[in-house]
Amino acid sequence: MSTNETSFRFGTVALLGPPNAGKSTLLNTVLGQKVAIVTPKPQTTRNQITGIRTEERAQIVFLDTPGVHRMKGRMNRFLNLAAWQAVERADAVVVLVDADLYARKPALLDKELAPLAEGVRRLAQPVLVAVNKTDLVRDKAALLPVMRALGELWPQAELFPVSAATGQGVAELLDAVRPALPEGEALFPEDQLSTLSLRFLAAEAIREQLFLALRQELPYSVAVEIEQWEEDEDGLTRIGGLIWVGRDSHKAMVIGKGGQTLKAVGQAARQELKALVGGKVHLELWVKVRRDWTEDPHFLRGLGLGD
Ligand SMILES: Nc1nc2c(ncn2[C@@H]2O[C@H](COP(=O)(O)OP(=O)(O)OP(=O)(O)O)[C@@H](O)[C@H]2O)c(=O)[nH]1
Ligand SMILES: [Mg+2]
Repeated sequence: MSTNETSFRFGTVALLGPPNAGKSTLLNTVLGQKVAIVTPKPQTTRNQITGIRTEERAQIVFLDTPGVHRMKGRMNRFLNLAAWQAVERADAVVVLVDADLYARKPALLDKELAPLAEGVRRLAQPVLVAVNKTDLVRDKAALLPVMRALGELWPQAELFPVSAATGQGVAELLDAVRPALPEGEALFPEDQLSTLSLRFLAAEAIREQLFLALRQELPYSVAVEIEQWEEDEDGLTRIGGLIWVGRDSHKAMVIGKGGQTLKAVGQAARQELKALVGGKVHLELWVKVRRDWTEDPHFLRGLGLGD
């Protein structure tokens, strides 16, 4: 096949990086729409999230992944595995790192990136490093030691300073991604944004609000399952969600004093769901206990979190 400027490219790009680096934010930015949930807490993303960007001469499937880290436990093992499985399917890999964090705390760079560094060095695919959150770095000179350290860690990779939040530098990153993709026809209709179902995205929207509302470790022991989904003739979508927690005490915390926490989560989630389904939404949420579900292989598999 001849390579010329008019040929169409189709390929998959994995977004890899430590928790909280901004992978899901970048995904939403390149799609121009929110597909992945974003919170200030690490380990927000649990499943492999796909986003499809269709351009005039290319269609790029981005795989957002759970942050790569060293935490223990069955679910965490699966999250790491899911990230590396995404990489296996990818034509190119974008490694995202939080430049602001490492500019402020240089010692963290090696420590946080160690679980990633070796695996990335072994990859056969082209690797691009997105040095993210540059909007937070006031003194741009502080970026230089970060760039230098990253260059030593991944000598084969090109570095791109970006801000996933403002979009700065993202066009340059995409310009470098495109030539790494094989020639081929688009696989998805141009208006398709994701391969994920609306139900899954709805469950994620509810989980996002729980993540934002709950403190400390609680967000990590919460899962959401959509139990009911009905569309009325007059355009109202009735959604029933189950919030799974691992302990009775957690149930009380999710519900909150006088039901306040659950009510606030429900209200905020309903706003997100309205945008998602493009119409009126009636949302009901129930909290249920499934003891230590994060270690229960059967239950995890039911949530799409099992191997
Ligand atoms: N200022 C600024 N904040 C950012 C940028 N990118 C991400 N953030 C913030 O960083 C936090 C984490 O972003 P996410 O996109 O959820 O990060 P992630 O890498 O997907 O995290 P996990 O799913 O937990 O692995 C959120 O509060 C984002 O708003 C950026 O370029 N600039
Ligand atoms: Mg994420």
